[in-house]
Amino acid sequence: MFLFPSLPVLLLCAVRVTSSETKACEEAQKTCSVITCGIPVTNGTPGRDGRDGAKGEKGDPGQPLRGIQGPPGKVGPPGNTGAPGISGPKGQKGDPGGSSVDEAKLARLEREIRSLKAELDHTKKLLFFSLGKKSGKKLYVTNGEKMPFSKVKALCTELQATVATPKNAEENMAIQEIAKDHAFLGITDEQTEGQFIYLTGGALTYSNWKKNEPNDHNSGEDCVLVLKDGFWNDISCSSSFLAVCEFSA
Ligand code: MAN
Ligand code: CA
Ligand code: CA
Repeated sequence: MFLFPSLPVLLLCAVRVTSSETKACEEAQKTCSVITCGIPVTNGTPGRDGRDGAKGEKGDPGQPLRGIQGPPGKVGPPGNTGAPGISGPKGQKGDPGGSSVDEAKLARLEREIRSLKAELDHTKKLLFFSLGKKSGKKLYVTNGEKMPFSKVKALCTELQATVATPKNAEENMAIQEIAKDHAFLGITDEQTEGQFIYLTGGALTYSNWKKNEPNDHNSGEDCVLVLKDGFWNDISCSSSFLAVCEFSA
């Protein structure tokens, strides 16, 4: 009676054999004596989907969707003015002032020149009055000193004048009156003996020689004196006599 298993055991073994592989079947033979193991067969088509499962727990909040980066916005309004910067290095000295400064300086100089000219005119009038200068007449001036002819020439040149040179009797008399003694005239024959000429150039146009003069005494008289009587005598240039300078009419 123990050679045949009961019906429930047979049914159980039959079910198990359909879904087992070879090895699993061999295991099944140990409990199911009626099962015969053969070549495995291919699976059947899947069954229908099961029913929906229970509702799951609420998930974590999702990340918001990010689009692609848009183009740059418009340029904003200018910002506020910044604080002043630190002072720069000292610059080079500039050019002299502009034209307005020059014009002011020029105007001041012109006023000064006008003032100086007026003062000079006044001083000249005073001097001419004191020296007896007459309009249209030369002015002869002496310092009363006696000196060699070379010194007389230098002195008169320094005064922007010439050595007294009478061109007529009136001028000769004017020199005679101012000198009151023997005085050199601006006449010599240093260049060519016997040919008296003016220091300013040119042959004599007037003369007032004393009798027997010029005689070139001792062959050494190339300068000319107007004597106290107004007559002329040739004399040595190195001798000292009064200096009389002549200023133009
Ligand atoms: C006399 C004359 C003049 C001469 C002087 C020199 O007076 O002979 O001609 O110039 O002597 O001292
Ligand atoms: Ca002479
Ligand atoms: Ca003489």
